[in-house]
Amino acid sequence: MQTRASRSDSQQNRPVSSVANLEFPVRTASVCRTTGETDVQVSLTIDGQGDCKANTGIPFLDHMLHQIASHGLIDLDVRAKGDLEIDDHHTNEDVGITLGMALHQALGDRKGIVRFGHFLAPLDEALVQVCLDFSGRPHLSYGLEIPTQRVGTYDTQLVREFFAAVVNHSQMTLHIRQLEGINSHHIIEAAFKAFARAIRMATEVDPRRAHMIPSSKGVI
Ligand SMILES: [Mn+2]
Repeated sequence: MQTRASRSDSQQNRPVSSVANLEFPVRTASVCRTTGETDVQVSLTIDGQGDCKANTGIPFLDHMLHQIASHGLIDLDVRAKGDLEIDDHHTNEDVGITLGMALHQALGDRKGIVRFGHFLAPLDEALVQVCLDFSGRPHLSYGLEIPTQRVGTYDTQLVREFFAAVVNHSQMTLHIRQLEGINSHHIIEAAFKAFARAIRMATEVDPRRAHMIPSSKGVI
């Protein structure tokens, strides 16, 4: 048993709590989802090192998935074959759905996690704030104002669709606020970086209640 240093004379005779056992199983999930429009596989390890393989057929989305892995310290393997001959919409959304399902599965009953996460990420002139809660209640508040219709070949309307899909299938509450930004690529990438760091914060194990579900109701 480890003990904490006493902080004052009045606290010296209080019972000392043991430090929580932080040996946690590695949180991982693999999800395959096939529809008439797409075939998507996502494998992820929340307790990872940021390794990423992303091959969705949508280069800009792959670039954003690398942000999630790298800044979230999540090992991520995403493969998608979709009906890109129509447009990127179905594939983009279904990658978001499958990623959300994998997050939901890897977190299980959410026992021990910090649950809330937030981050404010700059990318040059862009500044985007993300605040999220693995609440069990899907909600997206989306505040990006992207000035161009496309980044490369990627339709910037699909950013909202992607986050909505992740939110609905991971059962997360997500608020995204753009404080500054001129360049579309910068704005979107800052949002994904902030999202990644907020996920990292929210999924860390809270040593003070590592074996408890972080809700006053006892269930998420
Ligand atoms: Mn970039």
